[in-house]
Formats: sequence, structure tokens, C-alpha cells
Amino acid sequence: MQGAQEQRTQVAIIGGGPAGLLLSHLLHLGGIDSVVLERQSRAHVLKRIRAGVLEPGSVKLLRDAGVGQRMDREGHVHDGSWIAWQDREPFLINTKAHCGKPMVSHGQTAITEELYRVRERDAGLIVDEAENVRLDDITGGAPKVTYEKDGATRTLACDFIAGCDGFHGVSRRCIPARALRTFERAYPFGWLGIMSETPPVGEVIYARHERGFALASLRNPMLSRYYIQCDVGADLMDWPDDRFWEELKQRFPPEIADKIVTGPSIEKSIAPLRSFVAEPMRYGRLFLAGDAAHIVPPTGAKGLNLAISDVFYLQRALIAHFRHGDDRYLESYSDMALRRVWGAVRLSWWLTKLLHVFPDDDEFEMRIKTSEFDYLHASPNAQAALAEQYAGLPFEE
Ligand code: RFL
Ligand code: PHB
Repeated sequence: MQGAQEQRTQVAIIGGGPAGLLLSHLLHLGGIDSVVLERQSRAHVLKRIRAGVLEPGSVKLLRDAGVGQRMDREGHVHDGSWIAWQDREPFLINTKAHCGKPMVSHGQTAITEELYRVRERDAGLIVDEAENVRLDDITGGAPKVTYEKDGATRTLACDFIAGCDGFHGVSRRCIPARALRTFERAYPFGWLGIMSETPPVGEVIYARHERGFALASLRNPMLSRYYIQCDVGADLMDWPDDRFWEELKQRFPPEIADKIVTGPSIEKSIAPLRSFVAEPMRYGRLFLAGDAAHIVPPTGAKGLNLAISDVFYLQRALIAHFRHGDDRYLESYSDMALRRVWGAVRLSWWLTKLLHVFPDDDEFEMRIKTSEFDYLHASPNAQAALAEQYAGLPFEE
């Protein structure tokens, strides 16, 4: 501490979402000090409903980090997710059979709550409602972060900055355009999602129907999560619960639709779909992780899992630097993280194309997609390849 308004830490972490909080916790376990600066209030962060499906590697990492108890108590362990196609018989992307490991449905909100709990237990410093965060001297020897809290300007001096502030954050924007390459695909539709306190169908089921994509998912035995493909400019006002349920049921094969229990929604939101990658994920002493560096459409359940694998690589690199003076992992962080990122970008782009109805889909496109589904349905080899990617490739040594 150097006076009330100026502090020092080893790693300044911008963003208190899952990436920032997990990084802070793992660094703490490795004996490294960090401060998390979060723009929103705690209540706001914990109100956001997002991811629901964890890869086996993410499950192991959370357990190893001592934050797996709640997941093991409340999470829904399943052998993989189903793909349903019009009225054809659905098939299971069987990660248990092909990769030896099940998937776990567990809400991002619960994981975030758990991470806040352990950071508080361990006296970790998280500054909520930190406004106007600014990054300075990123390429010099003494980086610092300036922010406003309760009307006062404060400075955080540090050795490294971790940009974990999501797609709309400030970190990526601090990198000059000449030093960053970006890749982007916007999709001509969004996902309209609802949460309802009704018993779920019991499985994660992706459905392709000529009316559009639909997804049945869950959080616990009395909490269901459903999504439907909607127009990119759709308005929530046009989607009262009754209309949502009616549309949802039409998009699943009848034997699945019959199992859907409807009820009032407790949350309803629309998310745009986008693929985006920024390269490299490092600029000087700033390292990007999670949605700050890349976005995938949710059709492969990859976003949170990628945030977790980025953080695994980054904490290992920072701990090797501080504890052993070894910078090899810091130097290779961006390349290593991006290899996994591009694998997930490809899978979610491909699943999005296969399972959604695009405005310019013609009969040729439809035949190709149907043939692709039939091949997947019939071929154990094709199913094994999909299961391997859905379960997530192992972290690199
Ligand atoms: P987050 O969660 O966006 O957190 C970033 C945090 O940074 C804060 N922030 C700032 N703080 C300080 N100063 C600033 N200037 C700041 N600007 C922003 C924000 O307030 C926020 O708290 O990013 P993070 O940590 O990288 O985590 C990424 C995940 O949230 C995201 O990838 C997933 O939710 C994506 N996703 C899914 N991922 C999966 O792995 N499995 C799924 O099943 C899954 N389903 C989904 C999803 C995302 C969805 N939406 C809403 C796009 C389903 C949906 C519908
Ligand atoms: C969810 O449960 O919210 C969920 C499940 C699978 C996905 C995306 C979201 O691919």
C-alpha cells in the first residue's frame, strides 16, 4: 500500500466474471497476489444467466481448485447431448462412450457465486463498481491501472494486467490496431432463452427444425433452460411466455415436445450470435483471457469452457514467472491458448451452421445438411469425432 488511493499488486485483473475470478483464485493458490476490478455491482454479475454445460476438463480443474463441491452436489452429470432433426430419431453425442468422460450441467451463475465465496473467504480483494478503468504503460516496465470508486480516482500498480473483461471490456481496446488481428462472423439470428421453475426434459437436446433451431437444457430438477432461434432484431415484448412455449414445442420431435412442462418464465433474454477471435492474446504486459479475446456462438457450449482453459494456461504461466523466473509459458501463452480457441470456434461455427435455419438456405443447402445429419446418425466414427470435440481437447502440457 502506498497511500489511501494507490495500491500495488502482482496481477491486476480487469473483470469479475468467471475468467477473472477463477484466475484470481488459482493465483492465490499459487501464492500470487491479485486485485480484481469489476465494473458492475455484485448483484448485477450474479443475475446474469449464461452458460450451463461443462466439459470434463473444466470439471476437473474446478475440483482440483477446491471449488467443485457445489458442482458435484447440484450439477447434472450426463453422458452427452442429443441432436434431434425434424421427425427423425435423435442421436446422442456420447462423450462417456467415446471419451470415457461425462459432461456436467451446472450454471455459470452458481460457479461465479462459488468463486466470489472462496475469494472472500481467502481475503481476496475484489473491487465492485470500479468505473472508468484505464490501462497505462502496458508495454513498459511499470504497468498500472487507474479507476474510479465512490467518486475518487485510484491507481493500482502491478507487474501484469489480465484482461478478463468480456467482449465489451476495455482491455482489448487498449491494444493498438496495428498490433491486433481480428476475425469475425456475425450470424443472421439470435437465441431467445428462458428459465422456468419447471421439471426439465432431463437431457440437453439440440434440435433442428424447418422453423428454426431449439435447445432444451437444465440447471436442476426444478429449473429448466430453453432457447429458440429468433430474428436478430426480435423484441422480448413480442414473445410472451405462451408464444415461446408454443414455438418451442413445434421445433422438437413430438415425443420430446410431449415431455416439455411449461410454466411462467423467471428470466427471458435475447443473445446475438457471433464468432470473434483477436490475435495475439498478449500485448506487452497485458494478457487477454476468455470473452475479452474471443466469442463463440453458444451452439457448442464452448464459451465458458474456453475462458476456463485460457485461465488454466495463464495462471500456470504467471506462477512459473513469479515462482521460478521461468517465462516459457508466458511467451507461449497466446499460441497455446489460440490453438484450443480455434478448435472451439470451428466446432461451434459448424454446429451453428448445421442446426440453424439461415435466411438464404435453399433446397441444395437443406439436402446437404440433411445428408450431414444422416451421416452423423449412422456413423460411429463421425459420432466419435464430434464427441471428442464436444468434450473438449485436453489442455497442452
Ligand atoms: P464475462 O462473463 O463477460 O465477464 C466479464 C466481466 O468483466 C466485466 N467488465 C468490466 N470490468 C471492469 N472494467 C470494465 N471496463 C469492464 N467491462 C466489462 C463485466 O461486467 C463482466 O463481469 O466474461 P468471461 O469471464 O470471459 O466468461 C465468459 C463466459 O461468460 C461466456 O463465454 C459464456 O457464458 C458463453 N456461453 C456458454 N459457454 C459455455 O461454455 N457453455 C454454455 O453452455 C454456454 N452457454 C453462453 C451460453 C453465453 C450465452 N450468452 C448470453 C451469449 C449461453 C448464452 C445464452
Ligand atoms: C445452457 O444450458 O444454457 C446451454 C446448454 C448448451 C449450450 C448452450 C447453453 O450449447
